[in-house]
Amino acid sequence: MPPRNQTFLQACRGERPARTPIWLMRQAGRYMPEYRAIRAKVSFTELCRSPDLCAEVTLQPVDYLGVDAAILFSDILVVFDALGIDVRFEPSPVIATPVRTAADVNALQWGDPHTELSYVYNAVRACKRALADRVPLIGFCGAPFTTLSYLVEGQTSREFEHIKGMIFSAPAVFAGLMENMTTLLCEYLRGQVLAGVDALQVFDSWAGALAPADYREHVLPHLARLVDFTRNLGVPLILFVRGNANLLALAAELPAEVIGVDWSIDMDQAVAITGPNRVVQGNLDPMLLLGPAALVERKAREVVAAARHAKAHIFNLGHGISRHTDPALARHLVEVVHSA
Ligand code: 1CP
Repeated sequence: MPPRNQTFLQACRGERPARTPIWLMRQAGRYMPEYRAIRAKVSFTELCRSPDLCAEVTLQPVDYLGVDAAILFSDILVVFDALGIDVRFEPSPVIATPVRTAADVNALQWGDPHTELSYVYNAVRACKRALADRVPLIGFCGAPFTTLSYLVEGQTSREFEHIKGMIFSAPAVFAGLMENMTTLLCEYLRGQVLAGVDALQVFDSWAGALAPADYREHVLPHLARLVDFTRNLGVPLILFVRGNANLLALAAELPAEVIGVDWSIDMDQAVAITGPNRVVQGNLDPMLLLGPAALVERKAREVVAAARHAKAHIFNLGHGISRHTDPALARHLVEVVHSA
């Protein structure tokens, strides 16, 4: 059965439903007391590996906020299970054995996501059952560069010195790693669609670490292969490349149905770049939700108005919601966008 609330999927197709659809990146998580209650009982890793708990957490923001789409509760870093590489969440991710040399890269064992990540596919099925066709379910993965940044740096990075060092000093090693990671992510996304997701989002959250020309040369061809691959999966793709306006123009060269816009650019400027035939998603600064309700209302209406020249608009934050957000204000934002 198709989801009863179709507004998100309509917007993905370029239609303009009566109400602007909205969901929030990282909408399930630590800002919600219901999430913290579950995390008091299980670790993040256990949670990701427990399909029924994933479904429960995935539905928390659907029930409380009234958003128009659910996003699978998981993490971009679970794919390392297909390489047999352990990630600890402390709560920031840490990989004890980062991959930095040609020898490290050659020693990697590329497993099959259909077996190693079957718990994610079980979580997709559990989410679909629990949603009972209320709203569509979004599956996701990290883009090849963002995913590899954790593998090479071993943790969240400010300067990205190890991965950029690899790009500039051993470009062929980096290219081989990107090639293999892209292939793994293609299969991983295919598995999510087979398990039932209604749309996909690819997060290139750390794209802004690279100068646009280097991004074009070393990253874009691999991302293009991933985007092309998803076009045959039969669900719309949202491509979120975070960094700056120059990267937005590069992302918009790829044939994703929806272009995610971060908060570093005003929405009308973003639409001027992506053009009148593109669907955009975004882009309220998530930290605005730490401010007063009246300001949130005004800024949210400004984003909706600024997106009117796009083919269609899915309202979202320009990056993930802050853990310090008052859930009631996030819920108010959903009402404001629905009535704008
Ligand atoms: O409970 C906890 O302590 C764990 C916190 C947490 C949560 C709630 C992590 C660890 N991941 C998640 C869930 C998550 N991560 C989701 C599903 C929830 C939802 O959207 O409703 C998604 C889509 C992600 C994606 C993700 N993980 C990204 C891309 C999006 C973004 O914010 O840019 C990235 C970069 C990660 C890595 C990661 N995992 C966890 C944390 C704290 C981080 C970010 C750390 C960093 O800044 O490097």
